[in-house]
Amino acid sequence: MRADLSKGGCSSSACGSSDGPADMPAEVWEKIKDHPCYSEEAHHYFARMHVAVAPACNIQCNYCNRKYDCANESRPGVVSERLTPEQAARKVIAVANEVPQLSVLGIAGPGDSLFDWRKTFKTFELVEQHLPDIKFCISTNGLALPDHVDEIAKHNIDHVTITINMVDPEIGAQIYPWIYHDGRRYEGIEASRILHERQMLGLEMLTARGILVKINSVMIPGINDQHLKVVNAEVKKRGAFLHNVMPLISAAEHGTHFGLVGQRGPTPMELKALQDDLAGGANLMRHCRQCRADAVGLLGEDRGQEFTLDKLPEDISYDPEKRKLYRELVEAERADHRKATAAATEALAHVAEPAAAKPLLVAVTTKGGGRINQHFGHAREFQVFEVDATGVRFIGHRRADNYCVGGYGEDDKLDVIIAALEGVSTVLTAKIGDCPREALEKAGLTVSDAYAYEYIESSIGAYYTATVGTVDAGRVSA
Ligand code: CLF
Ligand code: SF4
Repeated sequence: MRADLSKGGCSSSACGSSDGPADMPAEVWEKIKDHPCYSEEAHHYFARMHVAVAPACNIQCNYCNRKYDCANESRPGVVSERLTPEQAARKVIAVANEVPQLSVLGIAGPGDSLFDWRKTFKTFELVEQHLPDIKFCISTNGLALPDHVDEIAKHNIDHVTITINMVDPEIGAQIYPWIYHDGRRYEGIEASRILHERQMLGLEMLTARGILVKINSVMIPGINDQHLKVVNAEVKKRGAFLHNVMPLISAAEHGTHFGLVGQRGPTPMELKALQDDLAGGANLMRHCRQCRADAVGLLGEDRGQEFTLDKLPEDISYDPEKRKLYRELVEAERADHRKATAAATEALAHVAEPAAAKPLLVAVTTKGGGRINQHFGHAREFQVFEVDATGVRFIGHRRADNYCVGGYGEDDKLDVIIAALEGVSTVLTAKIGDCPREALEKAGLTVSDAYAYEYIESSIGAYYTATVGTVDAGRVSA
C-alpha cells in the first residue's frame, strides 16, 4: 500500500489553500483536507475523477471549441467519452475499487454542469447510494447557478467552482460573444452584464450557505490580465475560498476564436508575476492541472483511459477496504511530512544574510506523496518551488513532454524542457542520466539527485541552506 503514496501525478504545495488545520475553523478543514484542488497538502495524496455527463452549454467563450470539452476547467483540444448518469455511477464504483486515492467526484462538463443540471444531479444521486464518503464537486460558468443553489446544498455538494474572467462587461464582451438565458440569446456587452450579475449572485448565494467556492479565471494577455486583480478583490469580498488563475491555452488547431486570431496565452513567468501581484487578496490556487472533463487520478496524472466504458464490468459492487486502508496510511504520512516541512522552515530562518539572499526557483520531479521520487526522464511536468529565508513555497508546475520514453531521450524534447524551466536555477530529481545532466548544466541549471526519495520541502530547504550558508554564532558557514 505504501507504493500508492507515490504513484503517479503531481505533487506540490500551494494549490488551493496552503494552510493546514491550525489556520482555519475545524469544519472548513474537514471539507478541504482530502480535496486535491482545495488543499495544497491534499493534492500530494488524493485523487479526483470527473465524469463527462453534461455535454450542453449555455454560453460561448472565445477560448472554446464545442467539439471539445469545456475549456473553463479542462485543457482545450481533448474530447471525453460522454456518459449517462447510470454509466457514470458504474465508472465511479470501478475507479473507487482500483484507485484508493480517490476522494472527490467532480462534474466539469464537457459543457456546463448546471445547464445540463438534471444529468448532473441524477449522477450524484446514484453515486451517493454506493459511496457515501466521496466528496462532490461541480464546475460551472455561473449563468444558471442561482437557479440551482438549493439543489446543490441538498446534495451535500460542498465545493463549487465558478469561472469568472471579468467583472466589467466591456472586458467580458471580448471574451463572450453570446449567452443563452431565459429562452433567448443575448450578445455583446448585454450578454456579459447578465453573465456577470448571475455569477456574483450565485457566488453570494453559495457562500451564504457555507459552500466553499473556488473561482477559476483564464488569464488572457492584453484582455483581462490586469483586470484579474479587480476580479480577485471582488470575489474575495463575496467570500470566495480560492482563486485559481489559469493560463489561456490557445492554438490555431483547436479551432477556437482566440486560437484562430492568434491570441496568445501567458508565459509561465507572466503567470507567476500576476499571481505574485495577487498575494494578499483571495487565497490562490497554484496547482491546477487544467484537467480533462473525464480525468481520473492524482492531479497531473490521467488514468481515464484505464476506465473507458468498454472496460467497465456490467455488474459491479463497491469494496471500501482499499480506500479505508489508504486513508489510515496517509494520516501517518501527512503528520510526518508536516513535521519535516516545519523543521525545514525553522532551519531556513538561520540562513546567512537573508535580506540579501535572492529567492531561488527550484524544480523537482515527483510521482506524488510529497517526495522527490521520479526519474528525470519520466517526468511529464516539474513542480516549481520558491525558496528564501522565509520558507519554501510551491509556485506552480511546468509541463514538459516525457523526455525519456522507452529508455532513451530525444534532444528536441530536452530543449522543450529547458525552455519550460525559464527562471529556474536548480533541478532536484531522483535520478538523471549523464547526457541530460550535461545539457541542463550547459544551459546554466544546477542538477542534483542527492535528495532522492526525500520530502520536497525539507530537501529544498537543505539545498538552499547548503548553498547560501548559515549564520552560526556570528560566523557564516557554508
Ligand atoms: Fe474537478 Fe475542479 Fe472539482 Fe477539482 S478539477 S471539478 S475543483 S475536482 Fe482541480 Fe482540475 Fe484544476 Fe479543476 S486541477 S482543472 S481546479
Ligand atoms: Fe465552452 Fe465551457 Fe465556455 Fe461553455 S462554459 S463555451 S463549454 S468553455
